[in-house]
Amino acid sequence: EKKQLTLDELWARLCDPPTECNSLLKKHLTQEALDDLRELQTQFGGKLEDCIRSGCENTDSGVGVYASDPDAYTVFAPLLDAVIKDYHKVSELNHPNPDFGDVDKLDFGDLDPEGNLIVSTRVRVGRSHDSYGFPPVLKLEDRVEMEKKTVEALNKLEGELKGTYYPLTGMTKETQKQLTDDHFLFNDSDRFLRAAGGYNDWPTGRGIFFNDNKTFLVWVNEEDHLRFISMQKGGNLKEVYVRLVKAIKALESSGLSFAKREGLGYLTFCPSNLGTTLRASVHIKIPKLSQTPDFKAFCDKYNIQARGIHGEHTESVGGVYDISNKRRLGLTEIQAIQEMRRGVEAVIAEEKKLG
Ligand code: ADP
Ligand code: CIR
Repeated sequence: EKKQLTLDELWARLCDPPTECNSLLKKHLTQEALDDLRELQTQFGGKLEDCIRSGCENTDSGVGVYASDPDAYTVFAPLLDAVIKDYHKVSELNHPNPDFGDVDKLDFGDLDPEGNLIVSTRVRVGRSHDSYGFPPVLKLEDRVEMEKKTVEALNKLEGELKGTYYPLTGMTKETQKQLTDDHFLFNDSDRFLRAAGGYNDWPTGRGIFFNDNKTFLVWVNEEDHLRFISMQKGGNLKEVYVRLVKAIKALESSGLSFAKREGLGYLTFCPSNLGTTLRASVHIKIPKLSQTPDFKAFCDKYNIQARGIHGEHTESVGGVYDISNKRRLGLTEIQAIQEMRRGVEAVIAEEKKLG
């Protein structure tokens, strides 16, 4: 095992970054806050260095902070609250109660009825078991226990959501690669997550659950303890969203208890995912808009984010981008979906205008 940098060594890197550093960590961690927080420890044994390691080792981070465990959001609030407010663009941390809207009366369906631009649609949420910490403080046994509890709950799902769990341990490299290339499975290639301890004991305790047609999937012990995913080809956001809401409701009544905090909503490893934890995305062909100098400003205007098609920190391929809602906290689930829908509609209109 490589020896880990100490808090002061991490801080020194952040103060004198080898690359340009525009992270929220750099912006919000002051010498004063560092000294106030340096001796503190969460009830899971998490420390400040566990929360800032990734952002100090990767000074090109956007956020740069991960919570060591659910309690870190309380103990390290002076740093984390500032990061959360900045990322989600809110002045107060008063996240509303979950509201998925009336799924029988949604005012949207297929965002691309002609089927020209949208390749596929995906909506995911993250959930954390409230009795376990996050990757920096987890032990191999914890991951194995969580996996067992999770799979017991998943095996109770019925109807369209019924599926099979495939642990990564024992899965062939070929199967892993195929599932990853097809956008269903995760891998261990994110250096930000790696630095935060996200791949400790890899691949033990990790796996994927999915139904026969791979429209409902659950990631176990990837970045978060659980990620529920609904996805399908084409642009029918309504079908994808309704399926996810059904799954969330089924899993919340299946015996699992998820970490939640007044004002912050559901708790996740990365502060960028707190609140609704919802990221609704399309893979969309926008060769023209994406080449304009104003593409980033256009996305910012609609609170949407563009990513490459093999996940965060990857590049676009053939003019296809992943477009999703950027904010997850300070608005309800249905509002996050509507924010994404409006953004995608604007993207389509703009691409057509340029064509
Ligand atoms: P997340 O944090 O939401 O899991 P990532 O950016 O890490 O997001 O992407 C995870 C995986 O999901 C990647 O393989 C990515 O290609 C896939 N993905 C994301 N959005 C879509 C979509 N709309 N259609 C198909 N695959 C998608
Ligand atoms: C970073 O800080 O860049 C990584 N730790 C990833 C943060 C998640 N980013 C996001 O925009 N959702």
